[in-house]
Amino acid sequence: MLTMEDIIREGHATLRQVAEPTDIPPNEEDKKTLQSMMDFLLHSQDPEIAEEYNLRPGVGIAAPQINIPKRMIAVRTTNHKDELEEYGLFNPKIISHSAETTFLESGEGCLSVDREITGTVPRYSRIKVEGYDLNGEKVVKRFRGFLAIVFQHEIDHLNGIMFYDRIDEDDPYKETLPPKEVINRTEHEEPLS
Ligand code: 4LI
Ligand code: NI
Repeated sequence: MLTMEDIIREGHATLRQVAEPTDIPPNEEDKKTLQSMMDFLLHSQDPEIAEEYNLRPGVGIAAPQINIPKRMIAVRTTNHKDELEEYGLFNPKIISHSAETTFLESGEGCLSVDREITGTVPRYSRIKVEGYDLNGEKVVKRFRGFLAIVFQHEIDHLNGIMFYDRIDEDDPYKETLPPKEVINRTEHEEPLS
């Protein structure tokens, strides 16, 4: 069973690496890891188990957070209709997204971040995600609301991105996401990186 001791914290190099794709169909070891990540979320959301093992509640976790630099994420939360949505995905990727952006009013938290970081984390309002489930079956699904934000936060971990990287340091409560073409440009004479 995974506990908070298995979760690495900010400053650990693995959180800044780009994770490697997994085998498809997934191998047994990766399936076990992904199942343990899904179990962690379930346990963390159960008040009795969370108290007994001192688990911080989470709705998403990515393999790099348990120091495994592979492209695997687990998400477990309710949707806008209050129905449980649970996913364990290998090699998830956002294949399309809305132009519209959104953000969590109360900010984002992360199991790998032990301090409160305030500010607007711009996210796409709606995304379409492709990935492979525990059976190696292809999954293509659209998400919106909190679920869409959680998927974007977890997929960011696979690319070495922390949520606070997306907070504008000069204007932490800025509410818009600049178009891709202008991200990473500090001065207009600099080439795109
Ligand atoms: C108890 C039992 C207020 C503060 C509101 C709690 C069961 C923050 C929100 C939970 C905030 C559960 C969450 C995330 C935020 C805040 C994650 C409570 C667990 C709400 C999940 C990955 C960002 C995801 C909405 C700094 C560990 N989760 N709240 N952000 N919940 N939870 N994130 N933001 N302000 N993080 O954290 O799992 S995407 Cl389910
Ligand atoms: Ni996180």
